Amino acid sequence: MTDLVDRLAIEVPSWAFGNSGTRFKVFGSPGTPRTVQEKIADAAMVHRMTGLAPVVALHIPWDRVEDYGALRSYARDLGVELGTINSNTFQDDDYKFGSLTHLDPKVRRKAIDHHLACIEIMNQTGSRDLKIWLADGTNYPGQGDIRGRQDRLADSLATIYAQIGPQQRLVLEYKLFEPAMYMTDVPDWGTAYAQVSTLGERAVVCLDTGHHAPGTNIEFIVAQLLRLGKLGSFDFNSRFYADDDLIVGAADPFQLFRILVEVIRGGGLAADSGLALMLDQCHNIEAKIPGQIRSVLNVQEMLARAALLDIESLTAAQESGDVLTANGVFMDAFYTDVRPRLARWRAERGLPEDPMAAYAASGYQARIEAERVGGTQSSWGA
Ligand code: AOS
Ligand code: ZN
Ligand code: ZN
Repeated sequence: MTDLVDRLAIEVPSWAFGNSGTRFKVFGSPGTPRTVQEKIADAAMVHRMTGLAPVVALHIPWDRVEDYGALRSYARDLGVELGTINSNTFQDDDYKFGSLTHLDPKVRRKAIDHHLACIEIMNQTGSRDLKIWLADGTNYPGQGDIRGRQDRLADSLATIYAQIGPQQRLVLEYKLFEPAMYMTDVPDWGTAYAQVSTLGERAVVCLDTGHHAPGTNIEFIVAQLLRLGKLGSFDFNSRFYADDDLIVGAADPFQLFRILVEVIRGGGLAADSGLALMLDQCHNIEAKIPGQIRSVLNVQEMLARAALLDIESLTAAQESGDVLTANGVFMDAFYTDVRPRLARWRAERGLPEDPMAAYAASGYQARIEAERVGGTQSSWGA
């Protein structure tokens, strides 16, 4: 168990530390970061409390700064690295009818150029991954030509991919619906896989756990994409109804366990796997830093349980057609309480045994609430 838990490194999203909300209301909260640097400082605090979050993902242009080299040094001084660069082609009037799929070559060019600018940033931050999530799609049958949109998407992605460096990757995220209601241009893993496969080896798929229809067997998709060598990253979160972006493992810890079983089975934690385990969450009403601490602990807890799976007994039961024993072995691992072991794991590494309590006692929250007056609302609600 310890060996696998030792390998766990989770990337936290910068946007989880800003104020966030729904289309109905964005609630402000004291201590909210006003700058990218303050978001990184909060992320570093999550790492300091847990030892699990050494990387921070950025979103461009939300996290735009003059000097990314300096931002990288700033992050390193706080003990974290800059990670995935997430592009944003969903908050500009020009993209009303699409970005990389748009009929107008000028708009497509603008969206492509944004991604090339993101690659420039990656060169300065040392980031490996350019993650593309598109809001492109249509609201009504007949509104757009499905095939034409796929062709334009393929062209645009190929232009971007041509600029991806030898150590970099293009990661394409899929989403069933929203903001487009009838059809999104990258709705599922099959489409994402088809698009990235034609690009080349350094183009892979991002699986956001909140982006599927209810009842989808997500661990199957994990198994398949890992089998094909095309699972590049996760955006972890929880959903009850739609793209809820709730704390990972909150809605369905058993699903998270099943996903992590497949991650281990598929070699996703091997040193050379390249799989990025990222959170993509927005804390609308809960406190943000403890929300991220709880999130990374949830992943660690379910990973530790998955690591306890007795593969030998499971394989024996599977091979002898013993359905109930196989399922029993699987459930035994899931039902094992690993919290005391993980508290020991932390103590042995000089980390707080109880990170939530340690954060509450740290005084950090009171300090940022006093210092940061006029924190920014997230770009989502803007
Ligand atoms: C949107 O639904 C996606 O999950 C993206 O990953 C998005 O860029 C991210 O949620 C930023 O808030
Ligand atoms: Zn996502
Ligand atoms: Zn999402």
